Amino acid sequence: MEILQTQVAIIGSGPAGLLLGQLLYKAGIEHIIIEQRSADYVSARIRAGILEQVSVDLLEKAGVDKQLKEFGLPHTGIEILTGGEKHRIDLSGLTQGKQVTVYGQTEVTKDLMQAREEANLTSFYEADDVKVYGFYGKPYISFNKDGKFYQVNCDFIAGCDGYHGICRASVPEDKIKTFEKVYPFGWLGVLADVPPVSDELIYVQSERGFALCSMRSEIRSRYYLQVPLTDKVEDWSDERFWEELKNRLDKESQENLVTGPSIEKSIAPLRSFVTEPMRFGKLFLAGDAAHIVPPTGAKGLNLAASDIAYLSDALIEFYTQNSEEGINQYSEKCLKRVWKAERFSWWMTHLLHRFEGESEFDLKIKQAELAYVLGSHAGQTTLAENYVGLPYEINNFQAAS
Ligand code: FAS
Ligand code: PHB
Repeated sequence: MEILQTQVAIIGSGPAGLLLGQLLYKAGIEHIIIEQRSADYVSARIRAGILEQVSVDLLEKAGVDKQLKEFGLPHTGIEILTGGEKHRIDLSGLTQGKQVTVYGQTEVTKDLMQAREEANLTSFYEADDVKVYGFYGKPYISFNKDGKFYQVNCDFIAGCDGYHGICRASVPEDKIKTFEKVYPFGWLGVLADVPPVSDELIYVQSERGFALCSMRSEIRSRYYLQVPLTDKVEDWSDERFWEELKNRLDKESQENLVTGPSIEKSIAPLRSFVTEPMRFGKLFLAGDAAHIVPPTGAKGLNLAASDIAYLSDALIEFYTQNSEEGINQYSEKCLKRVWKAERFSWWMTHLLHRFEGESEFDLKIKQAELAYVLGSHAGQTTLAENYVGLPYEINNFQAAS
């Protein structure tokens, strides 16, 4: 058995855990990351693709924005295709110049892992049987690695272990409340080394179901189709995927679409999920460990970033100013932004997807709502300001520095 001592123990080496580790390292705060999967597995995961400006700023503050600045694609608008017609939402024009950046979560993860390696920081990958203890008193973690038992004594535990992690599951039932909505469909996603169908993302509302045309670069595209939850990836050959995508597109996009072999194909379920509170004594939940959004609003990764902005500020304030103000405000601050992103993601999902069994009246109302949003400056502004990302609440500590 080996006993280790650190200030902050981080469970999970996804974007939330890695970004927290990087920000704590920059502030000289000791920490360890404990991850159940291998480093190769973590760095190969394909997920989100859109970064809000505040997320880009945070990655810059963490000192990991070199590749992002070189290869990230700034986007000032998105298109919404409905009734065979495309409508551009001028994100920048409607939000005093804000934009989003197309840069894959896979790349963000690799950039953070590389920075961690260069700084020679401690991560335990392929850790088994990770357990958290004493977070209402003297917190510690235990895990096995290569047949050796470890105990990590710490001041705080950051639960960055995702939706299926153990941290949220370790909280006594009477101390936690969760809210959930499961959607009756999934997203079939394809990654292919073909040029994108358009310079900007196209969100498609069609009678056949939702589709999304996204990208990772000028030569790598990411596409999604709404599919029934009963569908399996093996039901979808590349040919069938491209055919169905074309059926949901307008004529111009059908002509511009470049197809090719998929290099990744998967079906992700959609849910809205929130944990309240997000702090339990010395245990803090952040990212997917605390909340999940349907990817329609491109918020999942960005919410993980805002949680980490608040948590890193709070921990740095504690260690440098001996103040617990940020720590005590953490949960309330995160949840204010989380619920607004949950609402926006639910709204975009409701507006753009077909729900089995929706009445003709429901459909008419949905069409009218979309027509109003697309035809109104106020309607487009509400979509744009949520899509580019609502501002962080300035931390008293931040304001002081
Ligand atoms: P993550 O789930 O990324 O990371 C958690 C880490 O904890 C993982 O590495 C896991 O192995 C580890 N872990 C779990 N249990 C553990 C244990 N017991 N001990 C130690 N480690 C443990 N968001 C978007 O914005 N757009 C998208 O298109 C999009 N697509 C997605 C597709 C899929 C299939 C999924 C699952 C999510 C998608 N998301 C998308 C959301 C996604 O990007 C998340 O918001 C993002 O990964 C959140 O990062 P983390 O909170 O770090 O959680
Ligand atoms: C992606 O490129 O993976 C992506 C983009 C926008 C979304 C969801 C996913 O809303």
